[in-house]
Amino acid sequence: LPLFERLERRIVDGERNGLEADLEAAMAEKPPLEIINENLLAGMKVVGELFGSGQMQLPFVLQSAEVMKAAVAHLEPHMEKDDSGGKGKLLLATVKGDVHDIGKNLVDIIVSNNGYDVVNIGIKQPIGAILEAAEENKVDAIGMSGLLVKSTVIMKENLEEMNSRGLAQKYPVMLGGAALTRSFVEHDLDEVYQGDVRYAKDAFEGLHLMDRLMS
Ligand code: B1M
Repeated sequence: LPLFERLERRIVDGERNGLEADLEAAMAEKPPLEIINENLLAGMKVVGELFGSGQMQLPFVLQSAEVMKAAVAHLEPHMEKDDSGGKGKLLLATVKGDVHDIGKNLVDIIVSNNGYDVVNIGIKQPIGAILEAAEENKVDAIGMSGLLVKSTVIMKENLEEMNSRGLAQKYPVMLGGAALTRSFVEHDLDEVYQGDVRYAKDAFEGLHLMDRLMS
């Protein structure tokens, strides 16, 4: 297979052998972010389709996810960055009951490479832990990620909890992940939350939201 198709294939097959060499060769052709967006994410999309249609079993999905993570880790140091921090602070978490973190971690990379500080507290985070970390780190906004349909319900409960703790005015919230839609967030959840809640379809929209918020 040609290089870029092979990279996509590596994600689908969970094939790590030779990954670094292919990534090095790819970086001679285009910037790391384009490799992620155009080739690696295309592979993850295929994985999602195969898994969803029952043609791929969970352990193989996990292997694909691991190759994806290894690839992103290899590319990350080569990205252009303004990592001076100081433009503002974002807390990131995957919500309670959800382990998916590839998308959240991409948001972390993109946002922190563009002058923001990110406090990434990981997966399966209950709202209590999210708010505790937000207060402790004095963040400007809270970002929650979730890929499961049930995570959309958790997000709604989290916003209600923030209302009842009187924190809605303090924290604008950014939500992302495959189970969400823009209209669910910016229409349905907007009616729930007493503060500002926005949808980010990808990591770049997440960055633009931070830019708007902090300007
Ligand atoms: Co799971 N999984 N998974 N999974 N998995 C999905 C989400 C699923 C849609 C697959 C399918 O059926 N087609 C399905 C959910 C169905 C549903 O809820 N209706 C599913 C399921 C069912 C499950 C399990 C329940 C399976 C099981 O155990 N039987 C289980 C859940 C465990 C749990 O959470 N409690 C499970 C487990 C796993 C693995 C561990 C094997 C692995 C995750 C590994 C990891 O993340 N460390 C995994 C994977 C890899 C997937 C798919 C195939 C790929 C997800 C991914 O990483 N995509 C996924 C299929 C799919 O999404 N269609 C699937 C790439 C990533 C970059 O995209 O995260 O969407 P995404 O992020 C995007 C945007 O959404 C956005 O930016 C990113 C791009 O720039 N974004 C944000 C994301 N978060 C954001 C936050 C922001 C802003 C933007 O601001 C805060």
